[in-house]
Amino acid sequence: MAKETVKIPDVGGGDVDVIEVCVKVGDVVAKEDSLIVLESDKASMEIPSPLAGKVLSISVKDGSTVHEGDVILELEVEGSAATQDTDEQDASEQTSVESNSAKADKNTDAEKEKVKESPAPKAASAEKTVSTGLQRETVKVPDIGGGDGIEVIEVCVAEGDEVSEGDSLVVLESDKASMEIPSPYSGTIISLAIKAGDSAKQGTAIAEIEYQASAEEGAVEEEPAQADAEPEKPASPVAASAPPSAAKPAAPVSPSVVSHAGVYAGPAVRKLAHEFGLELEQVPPSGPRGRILKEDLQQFVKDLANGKTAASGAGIPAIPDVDFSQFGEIDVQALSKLHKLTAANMHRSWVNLPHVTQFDDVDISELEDFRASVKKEGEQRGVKLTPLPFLLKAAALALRTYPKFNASLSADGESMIFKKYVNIGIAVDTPAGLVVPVIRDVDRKSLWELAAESAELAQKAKDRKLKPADMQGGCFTISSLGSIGGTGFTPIINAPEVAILGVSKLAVKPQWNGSEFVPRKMLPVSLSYDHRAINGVDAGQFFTYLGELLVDIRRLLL
Ligand code: CAO
Repeated sequence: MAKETVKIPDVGGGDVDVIEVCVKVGDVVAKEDSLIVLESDKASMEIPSPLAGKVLSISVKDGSTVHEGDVILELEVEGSAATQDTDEQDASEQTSVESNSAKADKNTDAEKEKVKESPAPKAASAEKTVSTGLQRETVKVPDIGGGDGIEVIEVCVAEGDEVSEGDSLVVLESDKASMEIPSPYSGTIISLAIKAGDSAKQGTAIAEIEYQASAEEGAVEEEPAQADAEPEKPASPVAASAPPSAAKPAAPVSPSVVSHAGVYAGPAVRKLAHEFGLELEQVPPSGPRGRILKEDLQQFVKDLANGKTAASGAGIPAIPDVDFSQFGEIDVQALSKLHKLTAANMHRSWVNLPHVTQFDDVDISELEDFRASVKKEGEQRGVKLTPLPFLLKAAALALRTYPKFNASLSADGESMIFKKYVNIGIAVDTPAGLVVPVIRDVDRKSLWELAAESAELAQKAKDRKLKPADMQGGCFTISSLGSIGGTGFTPIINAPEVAILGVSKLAVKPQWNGSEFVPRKMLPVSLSYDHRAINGVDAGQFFTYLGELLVDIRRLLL
C-alpha cells in the first residue's frame, strides 16, 4: 500500500472555487471517478481521480478557494499500482505539458504547426478591423480531448444574436462528456459555421463573432510575436492540465463539464445556481436532452420566491410550455392575485403532504327531518339552517374527541402541536378565488350561531371584506360542494392543518334496513388526512364517529 497526494492541476490560472466535493473519507474511488468540482467565473470542471484507491483524508471543502498545486486529498493505493501509475503520470505529464506548450510558448515544430493551423489568430483579426474598432473572429472548437467523434448536439445562438462573453455558443458531446463552448467575447454572431448533428473536432469553426476591440487588444496587436505565442483565444476557457510536479496529479480536467452527477448544465448555469445556493438537481430542465438552461434556473428561482415550488422538492419534472394557439383560437387571461396564492398553497400542500382520502355515505335523513322542522323558526330568526352548521358542530365534537385531528406537525417534523381550541375554516368560492374564513370556538357555539356566522363570513368573502385575521387560526377545514353536486371528491388539506372534510350533494338512495330497502337521504362525505400525522385507524375512528353524530344528531348533546 502507498499513500498518494492528489493536487489541483493547472486549471487555466488563478483561483477557483470548490463547488462540490464528490467523495468522503473512507470512500473507495476508481480511476477517473470525480473527486471535486471546481468553478471559475467561466467554467465548471470536474477533477477526476488519477488513481484507484481509498480516500484517507480530504484537504478541501465545499466553498474553498484553491489554485494549482493545492492538495485535494490523500489516497491509499496499491503499491504496485502506484509504480505503474508513476509511469502513467510521466506519460500524462508529457501529454499535458505538450498540450500546454502553446500557452507556455514552447515552439516545437509540432506546436508551430499547431499555431499555423490554429484558427483565427487574434492579431490577424485585430489587424482587419483596426480602422473601425470592431474585430471579427472565427471561434473554433478548442482542444476538448475527444478526437474526431464529437457531435454538435445543440447550437445555442442564431445569426444576428447579441451574445455576452461566457454565453454558450454550442453544446458538444463526445462519448465521454458533454460540454458547452462559451463565447470568448461579447458581440454579434455574424455567421454560423456549424449546425446540430454535425461532427466536430478541435479546430472546427463554430461561428464568426464581431466584437468591440479593447485597448488591451490593441496592445497585443502591436506585438506579433506574442500573438503568435497565443495563437487563438480558445472558445473553451479550460485547457488540459499540467500536473504539479511534486505530487500525483489529478487527471486532465474535463473541459466545461456539463453533465455531472446526472445534472446537465453549463458553467454559467452552474455558477448562477451556486450563487443562489441551489442544487441543480431540483431545477426542471427544458433544454435538449434534459439540459438545464439559464431560463430554467431563473424560472425556478421565480417559482421559489412565489412559493410555487419548494427547494426540497427535488426532481419534479416541469409541465411543458405549449403554444395552444397552434391548435385553435385562445384567450389568455391573467390570474388574480388570490387565484395565484391559492394555486401556490394547493401545490405546496399537495407536494408536501402525503394525502389519504377516505369516503363514506352518511344517512342524514333524521338530520334533514329536524332541519325541515325548524325551517320556520330559522326564517323568523333570519337565519337559514343548511346542513353546514350540523357538519361544523359534529366536526368540532370529533376534533375534541380525537385530538390528533386538532393538531399540526411542527415544521421540523419533530413534534405534534395539539390545539386546545377548535376553530374550523369553511372553503368559500368567490369571483376572485377561493378563501377560507375561520369560525372560532365552533364547539362552544349553537347551531343558530354557526349558521349565522358561516353565512356572514361567506358573504364577507364574496364582498372581499374579509380581514387577514378572519382567515387565520384554523384547525380543520370543511369544503362543501353539496349545493352544487357530485358524489365525492378528494379535498386538499389546508396545511399545516392535518385533515379536511369534503361534502358532496345529498342524494336519496335505497338502504337495507334488515328486511327491506328503504329510501334514505345519504350525504357523501370524504376525509383527506396527512398520513404523516394520522394513521388509517385514527382516520377510520374519527370518520365513523363523525358519521354517527350526523346520523343521530342527539348525540351532539352527549
Ligand atoms: N346536499 C344537498 N344540498 C345542500 C348541501 C348538500 N350537501 N349543502 C347545502 N345544500 C343546499 C342548502 O340546503 C341550500 O338549499 P336551500 O336554499 O334549498 O335551503 C343550498 O344548497 C345552498 O346552500 P348554501 O351554499 O347557500 O349554504 P351552505 O351552508 O351549504 O354553504 C358556503 C355555505 C360558504 C359553503 C357557500 O356559501 C358556498 O360558498 N358554496 C360554494 C361552494 C364552495 O365554494 N365550496 C368550496 C369549494 S372548495 O374547492
